[in-house]
Amino acid sequence: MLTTLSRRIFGPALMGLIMIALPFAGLPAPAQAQSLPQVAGTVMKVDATTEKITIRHGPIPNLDMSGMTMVFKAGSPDMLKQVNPGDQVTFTADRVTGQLTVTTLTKSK
Ligand SMILES: [Cu+2]
Repeated sequence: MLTTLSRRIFGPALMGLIMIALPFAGLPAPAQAQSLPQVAGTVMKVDATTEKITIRHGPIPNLDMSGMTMVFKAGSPDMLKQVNPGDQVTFTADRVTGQLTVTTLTKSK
């Protein structure tokens, strides 16, 4: 008797919860670093000690920058091991804790 009553009460409530939760399951994840615009550039200098990289880059829309040569903080120390001065690269950059940082870096083939 009690069980039947519980089902009558909680059954619809549970279905209601699932109906509410379902639409959220399909929502896209919030914008991450991966969605930053890809920027073309040439590596000018790599400094593993300070974890900085100098890149002559094209426009960076998300940082409101036109093309220039400038120093970026490397997003990770490993990033700097993949490239050498003169390499053509594609990268994403963002302001991370106030520092202009290369968040992803790929050597062009
Ligand atoms: Cu710049």
